[in-house]
Amino acid sequence: MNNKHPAFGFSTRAIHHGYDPKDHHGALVPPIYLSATFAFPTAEYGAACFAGEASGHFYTRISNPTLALLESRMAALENGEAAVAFSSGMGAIAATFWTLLRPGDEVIVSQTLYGCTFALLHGIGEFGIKVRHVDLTDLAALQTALGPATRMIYCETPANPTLRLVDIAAVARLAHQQPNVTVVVDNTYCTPYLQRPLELGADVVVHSATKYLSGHGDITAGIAVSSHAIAQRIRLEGLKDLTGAVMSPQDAALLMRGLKTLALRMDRHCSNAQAVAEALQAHPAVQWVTYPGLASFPQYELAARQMKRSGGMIAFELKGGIDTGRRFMNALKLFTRAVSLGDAESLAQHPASMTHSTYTPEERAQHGISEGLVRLSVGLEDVADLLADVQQALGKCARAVARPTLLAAHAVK
Ligand code: 4LM
Repeated sequence: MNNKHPAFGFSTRAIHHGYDPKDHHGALVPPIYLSATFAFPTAEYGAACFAGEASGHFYTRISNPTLALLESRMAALENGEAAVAFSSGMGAIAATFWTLLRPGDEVIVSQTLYGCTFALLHGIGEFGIKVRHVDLTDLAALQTALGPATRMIYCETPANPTLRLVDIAAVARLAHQQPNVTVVVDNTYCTPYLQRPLELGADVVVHSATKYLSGHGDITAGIAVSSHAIAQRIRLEGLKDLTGAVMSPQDAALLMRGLKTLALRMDRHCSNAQAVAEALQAHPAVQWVTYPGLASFPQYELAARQMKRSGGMIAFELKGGIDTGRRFMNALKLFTRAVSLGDAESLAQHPASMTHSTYTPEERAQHGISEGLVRLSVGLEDVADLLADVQQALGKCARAVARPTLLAAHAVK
């Protein structure tokens, strides 16, 4: 935590942490250090930097003042000791896996994960790392799966796209009964405003900062937050040597601009999503809807305990499955048909044919992703306009579902 603002609240830290205009000619907004390399005052100092004996920035793939400010701010928001910035969420995840896992190790992962994380796990499997998918809501199953070779437990909570939750505190308690097991949580859906996994016992938090953290859909970015010791390993192995997935300083500046409004935006995403989820639930064309803020959500009590509010993501299926789902998506006028999430703009996508097409149909069935699931990322627009758009699109689906029944009834007469 920052010594300068030790007692400040979330938004104050998101806006001020680690920066004092006095140190930068009075500039209100931190300058962007657009420099790949940094001058050594002497050859000896340069050698000491490379030997890890002197501090300071010397090459942006390892560190940069703009990235360092963002990293300290993210650590302050997640309540971790240190953070490492990456060029994408996948960069952060890949660097964390490559740093903390070795051939012969086992990683236990939750049932459902973002499609490219699932694909990455297939990839690391080919390097002699055993991947076991376990239903982490079943602590007895986790206990059985934990073995002497287990080095990591990895989950998303809420999971993309099913929104299934993992009880982070319970999983971390079980994991830490064994030495050398690192609990890694992808906190992309919640952000530290809604959920702070490190405070619940996790060891590493990863993010696609492309999403809510930056919030404006204009960068791809990733973050890993942890203890100093783990962050240093991720920086020097996973970032510097194994992936090279470094964030650009301009993207760090855009990300810090997004962080200033994170709390405001998340509250609005949550309120808008709650209203949309309730409208979906009340509509006769809807088969099921999953949203942590609905009393019908199977893990409602855990959501209330673990998350400050219910987030901006909704999963649902229409009667008639994906055919009706596509009709709904094509009828939307204000929601944009696009992958990604956490933007100001509301987005709709179909995981089975888009973000989770890296799974085979059999794998999707096994991992709880139904073929008809439609995912909404509810944005920051006026809620009345969002509801009107959803209602008009649902209206077209209701008619489409009803028509064959009417025709059949007519044929009988
Ligand atoms: C999407 N998601 O779902 P980069 N972790 C989670 C994610 O949802 C994503 C990543 C990591 C989507 C992208 C197209 C929970 C991405 C990967 O895209 O590499 O920043 O993050 O729509």
